[in-house]
Amino acid sequence: FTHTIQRTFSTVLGKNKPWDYTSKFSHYPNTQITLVLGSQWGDEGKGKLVDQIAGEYDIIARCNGGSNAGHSVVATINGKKAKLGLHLFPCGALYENKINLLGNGTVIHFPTLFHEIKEISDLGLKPLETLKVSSHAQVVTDFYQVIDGLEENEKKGGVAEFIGTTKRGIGVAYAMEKDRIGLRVGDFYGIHNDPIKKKKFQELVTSLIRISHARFNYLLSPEFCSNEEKERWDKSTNIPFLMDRYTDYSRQLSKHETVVNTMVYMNNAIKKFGKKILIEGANGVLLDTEYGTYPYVTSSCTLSAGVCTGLGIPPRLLNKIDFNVTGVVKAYQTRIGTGPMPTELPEKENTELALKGAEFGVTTGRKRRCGWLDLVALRYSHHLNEFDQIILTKLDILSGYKEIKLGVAYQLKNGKILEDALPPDHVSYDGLEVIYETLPGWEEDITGVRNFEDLPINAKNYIRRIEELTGIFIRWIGVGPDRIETIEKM
Ligand code: 2SA
Ligand code: GDP
Ligand code: MG
Repeated sequence: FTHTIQRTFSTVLGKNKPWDYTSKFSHYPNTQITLVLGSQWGDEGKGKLVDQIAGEYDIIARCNGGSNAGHSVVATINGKKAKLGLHLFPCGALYENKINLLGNGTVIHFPTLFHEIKEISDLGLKPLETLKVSSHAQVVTDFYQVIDGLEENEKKGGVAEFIGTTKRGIGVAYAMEKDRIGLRVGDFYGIHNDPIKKKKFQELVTSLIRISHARFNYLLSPEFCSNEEKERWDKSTNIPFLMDRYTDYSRQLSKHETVVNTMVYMNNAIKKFGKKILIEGANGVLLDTEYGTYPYVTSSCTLSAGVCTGLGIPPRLLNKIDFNVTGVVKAYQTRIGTGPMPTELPEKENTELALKGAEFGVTTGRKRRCGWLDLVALRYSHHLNEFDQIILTKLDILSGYKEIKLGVAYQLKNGKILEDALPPDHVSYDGLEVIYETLPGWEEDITGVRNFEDLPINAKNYIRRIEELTGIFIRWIGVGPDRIETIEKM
């Protein structure tokens, strides 16, 4: 009997072997996975690094987050300088012949995704042909975004903690998923030519809207909700509107068989095809729901662990391939939204650094809060992700400072010293003092430097001191936003 089943498999899979049995000794020597992870509160320059190295990979995949992310890429395409702020489409966007994949751990606002596809197409590329989207990813509807905004309005009134979200419906989508009432991509994919599926999808949508009305009705009062938001709510909870919209998306996505079970896709890429895979983390480690500065966090797992759940790759499998984790560390600290930030600068210096570094949100345009590089947070981040190497970005922005500070430890109000972990609760941030080490700065503009040896001595010392104080190898240094403005340090 077993033999018969194996014969059948063999026919279906078209292989000599009935099944790819993997023993505990097996490994996949040709497969390589590089994970690019933001080590701080996001906006470290992940997009630039992913775009810079994507040429060496076959698949560029995202495992978490949604259109809250804003990943900037700057490169010359077809002789023209292209500058994109990508929110959903992976940063392999500017290459031909790559697969760009959105895993099950992401949450997808399709109007944003299609807008990006149009932007990339305008550069003469064919992004939809390169895209794979997980059937298991949650759909972010417009009304989730309205709810996200209204909840923030309510929190501003003091009922709970105001977080300063991007209002892109991210928290709502993950909450709906955990509550088991959210919509998945696979729920609407196919409805354009399958009436039974369409009917089922309509039932799901109707039920989701009924529950949402019951649950969030109080937010629609004029106290929290403007006329504009109410109009958006009414439009986006209209069932015929939603059905038309998702029927159209289904049709467009079916042209290139975009929606797949990405877990199977990734496992086959790793085990059968020996692919080179680049995973693009979204947001930053300090925004992780569990380990970040809760509740001032995003709603996804932003750690390397998120790769396993967000793409369906077992941890044991990562062990059998060439897997490396590259952390992206900005040469100073930034944060957008509310929540603690121990090394934050006073207002005047804060604004100066923000202007110098063009620190404004790619998604919302908000000013980012700025401060000195926080090595306590970086050591914490390293514990959580075990970086093999890091890229230190935006070092060029620090040119011109007489002195540069590094936050090396925290002293809590009770005298306790923390060197490698954030405080466990927010009360502990009250009265927290940062212990700094001060280093001499440099005057020179370093944007044109391409060799480590050509950097000013004080810039080299700054880099080496970070390595000494954290034990993490700095492989690259960013000296400008363009993919070519990077120094490789051996
Ligand atoms: P959300 O929208 O629910 O994920 O917000 C929760 C917190 O997470 C922060 N967050 C971010 N922080 C930095 N960069 C992000 N992306 C954009 C960018 C931000 C922007 O690239 O510039 O344009 O404002 C991002 N996305 C979420 C957010 O500020 C909240 O603190
Ligand atoms: P991400 O979310 O981590 O991809 O980062 P963002 O794109 O939100 O923010 C990083 C910003 O810094 C973008 O405007 C990048 O173009 C820019 N950038 C990245 N690396 C460097 C660098 O080394 N120097 C300078 N000056 N800008 C950089
Ligand atoms: Mg960003």
